[in-house]
Amino acid sequence: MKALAAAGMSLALAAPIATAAPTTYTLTAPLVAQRGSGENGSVTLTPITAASTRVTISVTGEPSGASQPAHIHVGTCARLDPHPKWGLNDVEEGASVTVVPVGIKTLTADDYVVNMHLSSTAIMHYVACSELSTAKRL
Ligand SMILES: [Cu+2]
Repeated sequence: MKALAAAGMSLALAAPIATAAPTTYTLTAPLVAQRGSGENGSVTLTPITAASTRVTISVTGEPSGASQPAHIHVGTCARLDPHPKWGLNDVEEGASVTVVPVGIKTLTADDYVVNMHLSSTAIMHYVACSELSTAKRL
């Protein structure tokens, strides 16, 4: 009887692991205002596959009616390659969601940033930046 009870218990413990759905999680990094823009928020990363990631920008303080370009660049907020590595959808009404063709592990292991620009005609004017290596589970 003891052996059966023990076997039953180990099956009960093993079952949830065997049937568990693929792990989903998100990592979030702060998005910090630059040049006095007052635009602060977060960038949330969600793995879609090993080689694709959903990038969600959420920001407060964006000027009403603005459509602000955003990209992933190589580098840090203090020093980045001005040529975008991956484009993101423009931030409108404080939000942008894009799936990019790169895995979350790469995005957070190397020096990548998400930056936001004032407008398509003032692309060199950066208004906010987020270093993806700082992304954490909340
Ligand atoms: Cu950019």
